[in-house]
Amino acid sequence: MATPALPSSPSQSVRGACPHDCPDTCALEITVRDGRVIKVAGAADHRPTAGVLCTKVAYYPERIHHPERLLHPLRRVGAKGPGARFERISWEQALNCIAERLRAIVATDGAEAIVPYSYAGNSGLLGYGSMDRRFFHRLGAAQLDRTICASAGAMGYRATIGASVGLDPENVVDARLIILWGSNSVVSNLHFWRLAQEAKRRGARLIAIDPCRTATADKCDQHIALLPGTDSALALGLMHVLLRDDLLDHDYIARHTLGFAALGERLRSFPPERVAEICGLDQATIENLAHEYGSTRAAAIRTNYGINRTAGGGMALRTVACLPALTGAWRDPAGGVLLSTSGNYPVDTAALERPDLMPEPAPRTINMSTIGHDLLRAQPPIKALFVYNSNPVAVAPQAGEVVRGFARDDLFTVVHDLFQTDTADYADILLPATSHMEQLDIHKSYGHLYLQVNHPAIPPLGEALPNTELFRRLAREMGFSEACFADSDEDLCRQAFDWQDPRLAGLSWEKLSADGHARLNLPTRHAPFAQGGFPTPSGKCEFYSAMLASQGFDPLPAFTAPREWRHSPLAQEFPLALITPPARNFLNTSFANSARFLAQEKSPALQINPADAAARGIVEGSPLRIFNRRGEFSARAVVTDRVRPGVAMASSIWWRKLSPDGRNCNEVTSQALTDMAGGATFYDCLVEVAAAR
Ligand SMILES: Nc1nc2c(c(=O)[nH]1)N[C@H]1C(S)=C(S)[C@@H](COP(=O)(O)OP(=O)(O)OC[C@H]3O[C@@H](n4cnc5c(=O)[nH]c(N)nc54)[C@H](O)[C@@H]3O)O[C@H]1N2
Ligand SMILES: Nc1nc2c(c(=O)[nH]1)N[C@H]1C(S)=C(S)[C@@H](COP(=O)(O)OP(=O)(O)OC[C@H]3O[C@@H](n4cnc5c(=O)[nH]c(N)nc54)[C@H](O)[C@@H]3O)O[C@H]1N2
Ligand code: SF4
Ligand SMILES: [Mo]
Repeated sequence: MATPALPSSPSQSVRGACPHDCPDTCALEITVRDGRVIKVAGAADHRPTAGVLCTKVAYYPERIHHPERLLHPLRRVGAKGPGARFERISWEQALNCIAERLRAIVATDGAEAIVPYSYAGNSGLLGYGSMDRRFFHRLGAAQLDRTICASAGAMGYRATIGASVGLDPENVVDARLIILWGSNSVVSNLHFWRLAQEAKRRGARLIAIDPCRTATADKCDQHIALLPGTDSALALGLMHVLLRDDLLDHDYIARHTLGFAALGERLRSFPPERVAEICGLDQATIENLAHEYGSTRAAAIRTNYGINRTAGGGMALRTVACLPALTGAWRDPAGGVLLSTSGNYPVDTAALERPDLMPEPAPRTINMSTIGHDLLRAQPPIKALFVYNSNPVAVAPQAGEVVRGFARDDLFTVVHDLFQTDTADYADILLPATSHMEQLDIHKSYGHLYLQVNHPAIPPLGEALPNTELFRRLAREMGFSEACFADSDEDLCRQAFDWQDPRLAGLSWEKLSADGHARLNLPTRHAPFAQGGFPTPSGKCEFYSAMLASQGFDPLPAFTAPREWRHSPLAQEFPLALITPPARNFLNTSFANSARFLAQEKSPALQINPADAAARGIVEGSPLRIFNRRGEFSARAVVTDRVRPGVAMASSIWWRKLSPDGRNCNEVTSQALTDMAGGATFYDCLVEVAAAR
């Protein structure tokens, strides 16, 4: 798009925070001239960012000023679905229409027939969940269980460690061994990778545990390509060897762990020869890894959500998280394990979301990972869906059902987004959202220990509104008179944290807002659990979890096989285990409508091993059908030993309507849920692949 020549005026720099669902939560320096964002750089004075951004956000002006940004409220004219056409309406008309429809549904079906659907498209505390939650609580709408990404792993990890806390990632520069366990850092946790590389320069060994030879695995000293969904077995095998060969820190175990004897009993059934069979690895690989891990005190495990997307995802994180307490790695500031840092922040969720506004008894809960199923079959039926911060038609599993659900003529759908996504094509009313550069927000992180304020850099484009203002206006339209609906964004920022908490000592909203970012008041170069003090019920690292037992789970670490397991009868028909992790240039489906990044990713591709390709007459570049009983999608073949035989990989998440066949990989993924916390099982998916035609 040609930019009209603007009178030159001085540019201004504004401090922001990256709002994407990425552990790195970078601090941004945004340069603005004449109301346009002209440059986005990483803040040099924010330690985790260190002046560096990923490519996606480095080109952010293209996203902010994308010619296809939604700028006005729209009403659909004609059919739902791809190719949907819309006409412009005023905000007044839009709010009026929505309020009228919601009121009518409340009157005929009850408020529980209305379902909010949101995730972390905006991860700021205001953008993610504040005024929106208040609105739906007050309305009495169904609650949404936000399980699509991390719920299983978070629960499993919590069973062992007590909360989403762990080693301070800044300390890994001093590690001697770093295990990247189900974490493609180069792609999805770039700033951790910087620290890991620094450690490598200082002599650390890096090991990737991943079914695929990823960009990260390429740069590690060793790559262990286990079969998807077998991580808990591998961890149990490692523990077996640690115990058998007495590579244990007995003092640490005695003082700071619970259930060691019971764990020992359990480990008997995981000798390395059995584990090798389950994981598809050599026994020597397991023995060697156990010895290396057991003889290195400063051993960091950076695990991530990649291992929580199979049936046993909760148990996988629980089991991996046991390792450092056996060897005493927690004694070293650079030792231990990290899944997420988010549990370190004293967020006042109740103040932001006001669950007290909900009616009694609490409304039903809909699991976002089974939205396809629930749109078609929930009882009582879902009559209205309000989507924001998410693109479920493209990202939710078993897309065939999702699409049929969204296509229901009797479903009233509102979508609030920056772009006309696959989901927006099904909206009755489509509302324009601001980008975070057009709004105020406050941020925690799940990959570092800093708080940040995101200041608006430019005014809202067109008539776009932030999530907070949308729900503030909608509350007014619905006649909700509680004072909390009048809170300004700055009020919400002040309410977001418990500023009296010692972790925020020395901080206030005013100071944070002026400085832009600050580290939590936690000691540096510190080993958080060197003296135990885990945030579990017992205060110890729990090999035995009474919490899990009370909820009907195995209280001990265990191996839960994938649901679509290669030894199951299903594998006769669908022999390949498909995983669909993030593409480097997309962030879920965000950025996947950018010409620049589409050019980088070329077209949907499937990595398949030469042996599997040869058996099917597939050659490099062959157009492929990837299918199972749930559906099929197309991709071009990339024949490569980067995936092992029996495993295939399609990097994600493409927009359906921008893919050659109008579909994407979620056609074949399953709505089955994880062992714990109702998580999605995207990487538990057997398929067959054939050359198209
Ligand atoms: N560039 C980019 N960055 C992103 C995202 C993105 O889409 N693009 N998404 C963001 C979001 S929402 C999230 S949740 C995180 C996701 O990032 P991560 O939490 O790291 O999770 P994944 O990328 O799903 O998987 C990480 C790695 O695990 C591997 N893997 C798959 N199955 C298994 C398994 O069973 N065992 C083991 N050991 N490894 C397995 C995958 O091949 C992948 O390389 O990244 C965030 N950052
Ligand atoms: N096959 C497969 N499927 C997956 C995954 C996978 O690895 N493989 N990963 C899963 C994971 S980990 C996750 S987290 C989910 C992510 O799925 P989603 O949460 O749906 O993430 P995005 O696709 O990035 O969609 C976010 C949407 O929010 C919009 N948005 C951004 N900011 C705002 C705002 O301030 N207000 C409003 N109203 N909208 C905004 C963006 O434009 C975008 O359209 O996908 C899951 N789906
Ligand atoms: S690395 Fe993650 S947090 Fe940093 S700019 Fe990129 S998407 Fe945002
Ligand atoms: Mo995610």
